[in-house]
Amino acid sequence: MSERTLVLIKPDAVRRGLIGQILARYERKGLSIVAMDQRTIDPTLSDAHYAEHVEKPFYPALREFVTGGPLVALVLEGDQAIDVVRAMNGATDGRKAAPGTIRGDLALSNSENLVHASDSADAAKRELDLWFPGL
Ligand code: FUP
Repeated sequence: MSERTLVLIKPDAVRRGLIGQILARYERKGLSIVAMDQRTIDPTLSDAHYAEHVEKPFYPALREFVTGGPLVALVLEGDQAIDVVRAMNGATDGRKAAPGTIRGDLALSNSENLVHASDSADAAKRELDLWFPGL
């Protein structure tokens, strides 16, 4: 069943010049890019996006990081896109993520881990409304 998911190519990936490499992986897989926008977000959007994490000890550093430079927000579409993209991204901690995944191949950090993707249908709906209202 075709689904849409919200993906962020985070500021560390933009800084490292990895936008093209990451996008190429999603395209090669057969996912469609429905929308794409480079932007620098403010703390309000960070707090809303990471609502489940705002009280956690790591959140102040995460907010600093995610608002600290441009990121690329995109909407990807395809068969079971939510689970497919999560699998392609790999485990949260780049040091533990499996080789072959984006984080496993390109990240060595638990915080600066290059990409975000919605983790469920409910999260995808919420995040798509937040980042691309009216799409
Ligand atoms: P994920 O869904 O894989 O992006 O991971 P989580 O929702 O668990 O965490 C969201 C983001 O918080 C991660 F991408 C990185 C950051 N994070 C930390 O900085 N430290 C932690 O201990 C856990 C997560």
